[in-house]
Amino acid sequence: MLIIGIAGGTGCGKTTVVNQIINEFPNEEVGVISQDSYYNDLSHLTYEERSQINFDHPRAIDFDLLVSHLKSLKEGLPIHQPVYSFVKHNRTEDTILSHPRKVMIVEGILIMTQPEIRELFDIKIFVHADSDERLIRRLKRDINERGRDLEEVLNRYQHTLKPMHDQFIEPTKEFADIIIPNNKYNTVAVDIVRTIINDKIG
Ligand code: UZR
Ligand code: MG
Repeated sequence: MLIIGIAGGTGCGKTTVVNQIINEFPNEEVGVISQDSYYNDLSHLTYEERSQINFDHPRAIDFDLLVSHLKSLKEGLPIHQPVYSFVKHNRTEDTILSHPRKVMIVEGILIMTQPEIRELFDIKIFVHADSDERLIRRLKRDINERGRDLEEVLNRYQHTLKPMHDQFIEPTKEFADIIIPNNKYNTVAVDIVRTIINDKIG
């Protein structure tokens, strides 16, 4: 199994890049695991308490579970992936059964912060977009898709997203094998990654 890690700050276009990469591959061959599925189980907290959590700090993620899932997949075993709800800020009761594939893409802002996870990646990709681009995209997404308002998003950006980005996410760029410039959607870079995958599943 080939494991490709794709990191990069919020709004850098990770999800879009991943979707373009996997687009024409059959999903029995190429699968995606999102860091979002591995936020800690916060069922012991109230909604109020959960909404105060810093979701951009590495300790918000259940990396132990992610590591054990990646190892299982590598051994050819299926996993029961948790399902996260952004509305409830919590893991749901559901899980998704996911089978090992020839290629697995793991995407998320913080996935490259953990040495144990980096070691499991055959190829490490960092998607770069300037912080103003990322803020614009984040604003649009949170307002249009996640029911937040302007003030709330800007506050969170200034007080949490930006400092966490500078402290934890940007430094992982140095671990990348490939850095994709993505201020504008980068079709050439996507084609290159698709070629690598095609080679593997050929
Ligand atoms: P991407 N996130 C939420 O908005 N709500 C949650 O319940 C859990 C996470 C956000 C998280 C992070 N920060 O910035 C973003 N907050 O998801 C990462 N708040 O996702 O890489 O797609 O931007
Ligand atoms: Mg995303």
